[in-house]
Amino acid sequence: MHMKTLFAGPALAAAALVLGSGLSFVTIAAAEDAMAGMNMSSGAPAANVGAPVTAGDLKISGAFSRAMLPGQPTGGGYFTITNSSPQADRLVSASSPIAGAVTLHSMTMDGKVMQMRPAPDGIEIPAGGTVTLDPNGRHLMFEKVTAPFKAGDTVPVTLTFAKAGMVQLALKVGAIGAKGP
Ligand SMILES: [Cu+2]
Repeated sequence: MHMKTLFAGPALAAAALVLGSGLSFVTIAAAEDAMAGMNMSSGAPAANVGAPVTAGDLKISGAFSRAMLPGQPTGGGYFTITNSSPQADRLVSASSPIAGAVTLHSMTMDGKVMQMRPAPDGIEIPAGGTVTLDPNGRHLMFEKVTAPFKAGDTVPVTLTFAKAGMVQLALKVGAIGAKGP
């Protein structure tokens, strides 16, 4: 698949092609290391990195991010949301103490080129449904980050849902091109 981003351009696409085929990354991290990585001077409580978190009827699991390429201005955030409620909910916004802005992005095909765009209405979580944010689809976009994400870092993020309210999450940063936590 040919991927293009509005932010990083062909360099990222080329790197994604190269790295998509076999880079491994560390999936096991001691909790102590994770907490040490949480030194973001935000004062926010540190979530238990990698563990699922709940907000009302929502469960959020598999949270991760990716190390950023040199010169890459933005980072991604990925996780799975499961809604056990008979009512739909909606992810309406996100924020992080280490990013000037966190945008909800959707991916759409523009001809044969995948484009990401802000999702102005947020991301719906269907009743009884599961939504996955991943590198090939909808995702969080961290903009104006205080420092490029590196493998092993922890990225704190607060998600706001229309019904379930706010929940704090910690994304474990994997290698460049990581496909999962
Ligand atoms: Cu994006």
